[in-house]
Amino acid sequence: MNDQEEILISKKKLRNKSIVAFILFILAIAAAIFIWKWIHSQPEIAEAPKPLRKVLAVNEKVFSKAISNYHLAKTYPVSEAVKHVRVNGDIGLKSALDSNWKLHVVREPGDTLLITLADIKALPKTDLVFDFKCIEGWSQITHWAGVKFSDFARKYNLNAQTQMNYVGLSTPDKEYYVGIDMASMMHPQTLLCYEMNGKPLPLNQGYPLRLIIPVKYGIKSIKRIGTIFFSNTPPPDYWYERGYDYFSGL
Ligand SMILES: Nc1nc2c(c(=O)[nH]1)N[C@H]1C(S)=C(S)[C@@H](COP(=O)(O)O)O[C@H]1N2
Ligand SMILES: [Mo]
Repeated sequence: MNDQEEILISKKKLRNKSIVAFILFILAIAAAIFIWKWIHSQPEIAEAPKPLRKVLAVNEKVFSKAISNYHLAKTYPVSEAVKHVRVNGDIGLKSALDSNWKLHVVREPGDTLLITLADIKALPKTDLVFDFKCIEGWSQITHWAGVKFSDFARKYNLNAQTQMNYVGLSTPDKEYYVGIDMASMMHPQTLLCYEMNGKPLPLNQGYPLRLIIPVKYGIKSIKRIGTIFFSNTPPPDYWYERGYDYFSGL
């Protein structure tokens, strides 16, 4: 084989290689278009095609497991809880409390459950002693008791509601309000709380019912809950509107 022939052969090889590469390129594009069309031809679940929704569901499972099972806030013996619990923030507590207070749980617009404090106290009670952290920089080991929100949701058949992404809570006068992601709300240490240091909550600490949510900074532990509702989009949040982080997680 002379030089001339060698050059001819390698040119031919190169040309064949280019053709193969080009065909593979076309096939890859065709496959991408096919997969795209297939995904979009699938039935939709909650506004996402089923295959994508499946991926989201797996993500959700991984993260809700990570949040609810592996990230428990540290707890303390009752003896370590302070006797004089600091009072911080009175937004939504300035008007007189309606003596006929009931918790409003909006199952869906136009369908609201009215629940008395006695009803809530009849549910299984959970005590919790943890280090309560305010975003202003102080913290205190404090002792609370109430019903786990997850127990409450189960007892009141809020299954469809707890499939949604967020819970919104507000004071009866709507002056203070928070939005909480569902995984944090269903966390086993999140309480609808009616006791502090073994006694009914003082008025300035949220009597008759407040939230205690140890996976968040104190801003999310709303005092004097009036209404609870459910939403797939983030509910309004008092401190978020004033520049704080929406999730304020710990
Ligand atoms: N209704 C209402 N809830 C509230 C507040 C508030 O101003 N109004 N302040 C929040 C903040 S910033 C903190 S740190 C805690 C303080 O709870 P404590 O007063 O029982 O210590 O309540 C939270 N819940
Ligand atoms: Mo706070």
